[in-house]
Amino acid sequence: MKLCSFKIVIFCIFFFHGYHQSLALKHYRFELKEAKYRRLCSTKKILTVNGQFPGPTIRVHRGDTFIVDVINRGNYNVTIHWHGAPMTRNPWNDGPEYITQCPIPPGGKFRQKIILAHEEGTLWWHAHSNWTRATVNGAFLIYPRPGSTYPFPKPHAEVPIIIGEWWKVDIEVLYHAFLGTGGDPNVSDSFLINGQPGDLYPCSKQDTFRLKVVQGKTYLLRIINSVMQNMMFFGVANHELTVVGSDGSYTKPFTSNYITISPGQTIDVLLKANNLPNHYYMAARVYERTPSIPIDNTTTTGIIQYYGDYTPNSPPLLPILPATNDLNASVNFTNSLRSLASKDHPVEVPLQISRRLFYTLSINTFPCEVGNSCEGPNNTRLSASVNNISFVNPTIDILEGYYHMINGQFTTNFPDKPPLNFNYTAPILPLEFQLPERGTKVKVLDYNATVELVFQGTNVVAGTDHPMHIHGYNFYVVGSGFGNFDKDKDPLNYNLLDPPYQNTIAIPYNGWTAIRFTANNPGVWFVHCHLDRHSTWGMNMVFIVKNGKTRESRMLPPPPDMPRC
Ligand SMILES: *[C@@H]1O[C@H](CO)[C@@H](O)[C@H](O)[C@H]1NC(C)=O
Ligand SMILES: *[C@@H]1O[C@H](CO)[C@@H](O)[C@H](O)[C@H]1NC(C)=O
Ligand SMILES: *[C@@H]1O[C@H](CO)[C@@H](O)[C@H](O)[C@H]1NC(C)=O
Ligand SMILES: *[C@@H]1O[C@H](CO)[C@@H](O)[C@H](O)[C@H]1NC(C)=O
Ligand SMILES: *[C@@H]1O[C@H](CO)[C@@H](O)[C@H](O)[C@H]1NC(C)=O
Ligand SMILES: *[C@@H]1O[C@H](CO)[C@@H](O)[C@H](O)[C@H]1NC(C)=O
Ligand SMILES: *[C@@H]1O[C@H](CO)[C@@H](O)[C@H](O)[C@H]1NC(C)=O
Ligand SMILES: *[C@@H]1O[C@H](CO)[C@@H](O)[C@H](O)[C@H]1NC(C)=O
Ligand SMILES: *[C@@H]1O[C@H](CO)[C@@H](O)[C@H](O)[C@H]1NC(C)=O
Ligand SMILES: *[C@@H]1O[C@H](CO)[C@@H](O)[C@H](O)[C@H]1NC(C)=O
Ligand SMILES: [Cu+2]
Repeated sequence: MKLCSFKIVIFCIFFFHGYHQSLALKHYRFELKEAKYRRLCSTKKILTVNGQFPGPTIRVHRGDTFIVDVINRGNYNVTIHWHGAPMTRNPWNDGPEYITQCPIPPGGKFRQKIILAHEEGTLWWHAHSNWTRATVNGAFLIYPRPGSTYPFPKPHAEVPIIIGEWWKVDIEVLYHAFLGTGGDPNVSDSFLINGQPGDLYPCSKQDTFRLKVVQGKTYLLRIINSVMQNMMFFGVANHELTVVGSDGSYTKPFTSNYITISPGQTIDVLLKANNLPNHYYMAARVYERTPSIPIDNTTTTGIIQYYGDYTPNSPPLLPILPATNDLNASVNFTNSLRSLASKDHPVEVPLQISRRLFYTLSINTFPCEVGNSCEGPNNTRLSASVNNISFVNPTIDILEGYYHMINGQFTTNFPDKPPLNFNYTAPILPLEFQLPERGTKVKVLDYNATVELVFQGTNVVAGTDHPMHIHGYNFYVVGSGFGNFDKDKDPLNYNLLDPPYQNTIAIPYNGWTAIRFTANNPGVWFVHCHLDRHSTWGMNMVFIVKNGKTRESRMLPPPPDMPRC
């Protein structure tokens, strides 16, 4: 029997080659569906992946490629984003709706191929469609290549710690009410550790995450902030934390009694169970410098329980966390992060810069619609911008518009600096600065451009910290400070030796942060504040990185099953 005739032999080779490759790849199935969860004395239906909350943990190795079949059996449009995976040459599978894909409608499906590069450590995945990520998220752990090891002694056990946020109302109801009022969204009813609020809330004693530890052993906590609207402080009573990684990259170890963690960020810490056998709380609560911003000031807890025969403290001891508005404590932690910068984990920060960008981050206001009343200051609708442009979603995704040269979806005139040069962080600013421009503008970068981008917080309407996230890239955080960036003085203090390599970085309250990266990943890449209210208000922009001249520096073709708008 002739399986392959000469004419179709080439086809057969391709077919079997492709078939074997896809057989060898790890497959995951993500079924979006509603599930009932009881928290804080009431039950509600939430959107989940596979009925799990938090969703399934993905465990892969450095450099792996894997497939995820996303099947939408829920009632909402969704997309899935692989936060911190650069998706090299493959923006098609990155996930942000209306940026790189149209959403997967109820009843639809989409096969995503995740191609990893140098990430090693903790990342996470989450929905990237309106606010569905509140319940659609999970840990994404990347182990060293088989045969290699961590740059620290192997821990006795590893534990993902996902800090989350819970509202008693449906997240869609919250979101639509938020769009309706024009003000801040209602604050949440609790925070969560691994989906559970802990026992400081009503009816929540049974919903408390517990970690049993053996005295003398060391545990790797892979901490992920999946909170929607806040940066968080986290700590463990009577235990120091040794930070060893962040955002899928190793750091120089340092110890601290607490960590500051932004939404989108991950922090890996070693916890040595070296205390007296007892029960100890781990706890997280909000960091927010700005008093006018409403916050959920509750504390979520989990319990570290030593094995052994003893009568535990009841209640367990709480960690002492910095005060909610302690800007110095927040910044001091973030500024302590350093890349490992070892032979195996080198630093490749660009030293010659070909594109210098300066982006202001502002809270803004629009006039309220005639006949309506709005909850923003002076009956306005709150908004937000980058370089005074409040981002508006296009009607088809930017990637499709770019790839197929469909005009009218976006313009390429995103400015390299803000339109006005003013004292960005002065306590009182003219009211007319509050009004931004609306637009869908992108910044086009040449392949291999070496970029320095300074994010400058402003005090327009109100200063606050902005955890900025860039898709498609990790970046080196070379400097940061309070007040206005000084282009002559501040670069003299840059850290070009061991800057941390992040995908999300908190720009301090009325301060600035400078980052550097080489634009060697062609595609369409979303840049946004990871506080969901700010992103929804328009604190977003998009980079288009052009193809290079070689085959290896060009975007891959689109997958056949891209969802349509
Ligand atoms: C998502 O947000 C848009 C407006 O921002 C709204 O029109 C749409 O209904 C929302 N989708 C869902 C599923 O709520
Ligand atoms: C927000 O809070 C206000 C005041 O407590 C309440 O009246 C309103 O129903 C809440 N909205 C939502 C969507 O939960
Ligand atoms: C939290 O906020 C509520 C309402 O603003 C207030 O009554 C309460 O005292 C605050 N709790 C703490 C621990 O700050
Ligand atoms: C915060 O740090 C700044 C500069 O490092 C210092 O001037 C200020 O006194 C500190 N504030 C507090 C409350 O510690
Ligand atoms: C953080 O604060 C400690 C104690 O005040 C200080 O020794 C350290 O230098 C600070 N670190 C940074 C990065 O500011
Ligand atoms: C509200 O408007 C009044 C009059 O224009 C102005 O004096 C005041 O500063 C405004 N308040 C805010 C919070 O914008
Ligand atoms: C900006 O405003 C601050 C606070 O009022 C002030 O200390 C600083 O000198 C001002 N900077 C410039 C360049 O005017
Ligand atoms: C932002 O743009 C609006 C509309 O073009 C303009 O009126 C305003 O002055 C600008 N504000 C700043 C701070 O650049
Ligand atoms: C990009 O830059 C790297 C490092 O300088 C160089 O090796 C590579 O050839 C460049 N690639 C392209 C396509 O220009
Ligand atoms: C879902 O996405 C489609 C395609 O973009 C859009 O037409 C529709 O309005 C969206 N539905 C909701 C509820 O957002
Ligand atoms: Cu923000």
